[in-house]
Amino acid sequence: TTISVIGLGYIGLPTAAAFASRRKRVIGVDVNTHAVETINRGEIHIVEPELSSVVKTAVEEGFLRATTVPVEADAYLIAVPTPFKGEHEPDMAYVEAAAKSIAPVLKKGALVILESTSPVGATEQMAQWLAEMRPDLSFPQQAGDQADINVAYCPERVLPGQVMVELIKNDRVIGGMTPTCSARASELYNIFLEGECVVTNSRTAEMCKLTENSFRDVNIAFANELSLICDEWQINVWQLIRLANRHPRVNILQPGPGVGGHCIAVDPWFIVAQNPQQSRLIRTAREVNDDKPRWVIERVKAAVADCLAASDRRASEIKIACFGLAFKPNIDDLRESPAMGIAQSLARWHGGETLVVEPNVERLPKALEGLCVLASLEEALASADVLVMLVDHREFKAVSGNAVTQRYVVDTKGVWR
Ligand code: SAJ
Repeated sequence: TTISVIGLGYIGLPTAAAFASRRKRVIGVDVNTHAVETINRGEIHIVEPELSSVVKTAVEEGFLRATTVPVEADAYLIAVPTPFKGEHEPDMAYVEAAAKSIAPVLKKGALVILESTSPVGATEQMAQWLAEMRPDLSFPQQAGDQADINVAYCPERVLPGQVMVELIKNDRVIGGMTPTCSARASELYNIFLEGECVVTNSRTAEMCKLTENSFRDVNIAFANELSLICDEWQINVWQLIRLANRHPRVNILQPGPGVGGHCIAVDPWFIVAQNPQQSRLIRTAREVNDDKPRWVIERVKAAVADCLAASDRRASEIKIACFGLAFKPNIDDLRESPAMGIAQSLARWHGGETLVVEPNVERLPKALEGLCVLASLEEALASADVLVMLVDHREFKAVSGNAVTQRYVVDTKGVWR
């Protein structure tokens, strides 16, 4: 069996490596020549624990190879990005390009799986693109279970930072266009899967992926809204949530500086784009979470104003320190991070120095160069006037609240206040 993975990013590469580690021949395909060359050297171009050793072994043992040109294979997994186009509309251009690139090399009996997060109906659309280019083959939309080519939607649900574990252990939703498509896709994933394959149709599987991330977004929005309400009443929202969660049927998530990452802040919009009339709650949740950074910035500005009013110093003499830049705790991923945006806005606004503490990076990202100063935790705690807690990294949680003597603290994660 030859398995071809199209798109060697955060999902495609770990998946390719998982098959190769089970001694299956895997050909990874990516348009990025840098990624292809790096992988063929046995190295990786993304950050993910445990991935580099699996890729190294797979390449050395000859089970994993990368190329820029699609090849003939028994199974194709498409794991390319589905970003936004225009105002929060899903852009299927990469999926379309991937489908059209494999169409010429498709052989009778092949299985094509879409893994990219996609709007409902995307798998049927992909099968249509393939069918238009290959009139000599039959597809599930016309031939049902007798089709020459099987097509399924099988979303990933791995947590960045724990991909190599979750990829194998999590249950997997398998949405075949026909029962045979589902059976073949299940058989494929069972090569490395320890979790269960749960079978449904392709539309349900597409909606399931969007639902999982929207569920989390809506629940985080609830926590974020509570944090605004509690602030008005000087109620500690963290204590409030702990207390409410003692109810056997209540389980509230944690407020924060906003929602970051590449999935939770994106996927709900796919539902909204397709069903704007019916998705009022999902849309509002997105708006609540997207507005949280603005609110945090307002709180910091108010704290700086209070600090100024209480002293005879000038604004340029006040030091702000931001704790954390990553999009969530204990990782170095700064992309789509609300903390980054907050630090940048504050530094641009503030007349004095803005320190940044981020134990997971060695240098400031480009966007903050010349605006902020990267400082150690000790230095920032000792010298800053206004503290802004943005990410609950373990290093920050290890500092006792008593050691934080500043009066002006905006704590979006309830670590010190
Ligand atoms: N966050 C909060 N409060 C919380 C939990 C999270 O503010 O109580 C914030 C985080 O700080 C972060 C954002 O939400 O900014 C997203 O973090 P996350 O850990 O919830 O999720 P991701 O984006 O790392 O991964 C999610 C996961 N989805 C779910 O848990 C439903 C993962 O399983 C998916 O595979 C991934 O999206 C994806 O690729 O879709």
